[in-house]
Amino acid sequence: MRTQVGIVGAGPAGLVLAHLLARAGVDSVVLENRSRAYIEQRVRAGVLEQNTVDLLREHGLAERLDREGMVHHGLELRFAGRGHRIPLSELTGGRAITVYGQQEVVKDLVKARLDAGGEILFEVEDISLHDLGSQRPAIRFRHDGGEQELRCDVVAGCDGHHGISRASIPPGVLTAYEREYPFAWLGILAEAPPSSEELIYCSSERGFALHSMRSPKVTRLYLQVDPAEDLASWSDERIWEELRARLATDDGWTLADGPLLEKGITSMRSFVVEPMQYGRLYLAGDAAHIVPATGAKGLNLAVADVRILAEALEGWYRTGRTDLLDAYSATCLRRVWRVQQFSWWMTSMLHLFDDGGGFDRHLQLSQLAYVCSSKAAATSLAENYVGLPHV
Ligand code: RFL
Ligand code: PHB
Repeated sequence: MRTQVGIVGAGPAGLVLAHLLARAGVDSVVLENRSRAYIEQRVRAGVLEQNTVDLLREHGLAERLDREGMVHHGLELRFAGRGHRIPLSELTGGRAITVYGQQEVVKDLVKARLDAGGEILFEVEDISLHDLGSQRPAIRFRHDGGEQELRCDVVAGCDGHHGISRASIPPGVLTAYEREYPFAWLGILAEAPPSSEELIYCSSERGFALHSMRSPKVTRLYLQVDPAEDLASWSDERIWEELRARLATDDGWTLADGPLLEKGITSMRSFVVEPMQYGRLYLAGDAAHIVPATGAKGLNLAVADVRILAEALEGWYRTGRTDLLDAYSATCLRRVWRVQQFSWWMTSMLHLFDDGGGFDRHLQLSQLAYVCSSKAAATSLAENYVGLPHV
């Protein structure tokens, strides 16, 4: 087999890349180790920033998103028993976020790619990368019981944090920067109507809680928990009780509940490797970086990376120019670090840390009060949250 760009991973990064390349007349093959049903059902992110929605729309990939996505013009910060609205659109010249499940984005991208005759191989096994330092890298794998080799010009490593792409780079090439947080998120999806029209980020004395949604009938909620927490010790009733306790307001706000459709625990970490390239292998999305979910940025950053990679590859195939490809890592990393700082800041401001004397908690409450009372501070949060057009 042969193609121009071999893409490892059919997450948002790999799938968006395949579409952008096809638009530019560049061939690709996407290799995914899970089944189509699995990746279309995996519950993850839900917030699309303005840049992501604009890009999907420009490429004719937003038909269902425009019908079913929920456009939000503000969000709520809740602390000390009161809610405060941050008017995102008013502060950013009309920019907004759209709430639409990541698995819905994945479904739309897979369908559009297959309908257009694009190649995505699912349930591919034992993928390995070869000759990355040469001009003809190869991807070897097993599919349908047989050994296969895909020769390409370039490999795009879009296989997420636990994929093989980053691990295929020889030791000593990459520098990793990381931070672990002393908490995780317990997330649930519930058949219950959202109790608020907008997202609620709540910093309570019992820990952080987040109220989000997927549709007018489905709520997505998260609780800060210990990273070693055992999911089995969280009965549905305990989860609802804790959510009610953390999200409670002085004026008696109520949380609608309902049967759980899904529950899981997600770790919270910050991670970046530099550079995002080795020879003819380019890393994109979670394969190169992870952000704690408090900023709602992971999916959006994955899309931002592949936009830059697709433009660079298009330039190279069209005219032979190599400057954009050479600058790929540095160009991406400008946004990566901006988003890292924003995600770390949101995480640090909203979660309960074990700080002994309470000094840090006072700083958090002061910061929250400032963001909710100063237009300058609120604008800084808003422009980062809806996504900076340029970094
Ligand atoms: P993905 O989505 O992990 O896709 C990688 C794909 O590669 C496949 N794969 C392999 N394929 C072949 N061979 C191998 N050896 C392979 N190893 C892995 C995987 O099966 C998968 O299909 O990475 P990508 O494309 O970089 O996309 C990144 C996003 O998925 C991620 O950043 C977000 O989900 C993070 N995130 C959020 N991001 C947002 O922008 N907004 C949010 O609101 C948001 N909320 C979240 C989140 C992530 C969460 N979890 C569970 C991590 C909420 C949660 C709870
Ligand atoms: C979600 O809806 O899953 C969600 C929303 C906001 C976040 C993280 C996740 O910051």
